[in-house]
Amino acid sequence: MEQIIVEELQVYGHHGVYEQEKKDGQTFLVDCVLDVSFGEAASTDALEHTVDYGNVCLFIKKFFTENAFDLLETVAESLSTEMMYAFPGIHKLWLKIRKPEAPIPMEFSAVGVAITKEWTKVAISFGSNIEPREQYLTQAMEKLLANPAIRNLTVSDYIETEPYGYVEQDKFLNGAAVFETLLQPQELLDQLHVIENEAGRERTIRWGPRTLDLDIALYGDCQVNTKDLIVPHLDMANRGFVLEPLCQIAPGMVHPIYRLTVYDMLQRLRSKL
Ligand code: A4P
Ligand code: MG
Repeated sequence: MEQIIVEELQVYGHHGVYEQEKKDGQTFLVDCVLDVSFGEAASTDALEHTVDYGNVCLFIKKFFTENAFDLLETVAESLSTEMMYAFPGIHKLWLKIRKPEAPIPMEFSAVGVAITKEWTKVAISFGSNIEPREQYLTQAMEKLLANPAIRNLTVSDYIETEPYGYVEQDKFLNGAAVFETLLQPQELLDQLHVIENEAGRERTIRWGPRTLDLDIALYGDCQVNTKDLIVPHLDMANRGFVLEPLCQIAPGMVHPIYRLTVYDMLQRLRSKL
């Protein structure tokens, strides 16, 4: 991935905790590194095929003029998110914001914050075994698509599957989706839980009947192991109802622990059965 760099862009703003900062404003220094693909721009030499750094600078200046936050942390979070939405060609952004004139009674060159945002490729698996199954699944996909922090959503066909684990229940309709997201793994899980709850999901029996189940199978090549979230999904390599639909839309996605593609995991599972 290639990079576009902006160094020490000077902008004026009224962000700050203290009254004086809010009233008088001050200069801010903004640095950023944008991961982009030069591909087409480098061969066509055409500005419309790349991210125009002039527009990026104007965008940052406008953001500083039109907003006033207390904390630099909030400025960084909000500006970086807005930049990712405004310039889809940025795959990953590193942003640093400094105050050279912060009200600190000492000698210093600047204080500041830095933040990174990235569109990460994610695979989720989903299922329902309470009617109307297809409607629950389709509505869930529409809700994902409506979230601005999710883009390039591809959804597999839905397949009917026999219940796995707790077998005394109706057949499932399962599918998989891949997309890019700015959400961190826990933020994504929270969003999935909101969508499950909106579908009237009740949690009575583990692995039991459900209107809608949304699981994170893969999150880039990240490994997460917290009380609420384990990624890659612990049991995905043993589940045809996860691997089959996923293989239809993302056969080359790699499991970061097994170092196997989805296609390879599916072949191995089939050879075991
Ligand atoms: N959690 C941890 N890691 C993850 C992750 N990667 N993605 C936590 C999503 N959630 C994750 O899940 C319990 C808790 O797991 C969540 O609160 C979350 O913090 P849940 O959805 O509330 O309960 P569950 O789904 O009953 O339990 P579990 O263990 O997630 O079950 P699975 O793995 O989802 O399996 N048979 C067929 N044919 N098709 C199916 O879709 N699904 C299941 C449920 C069983 N049998 C099935 C199917
Ligand atoms: Mg689940």
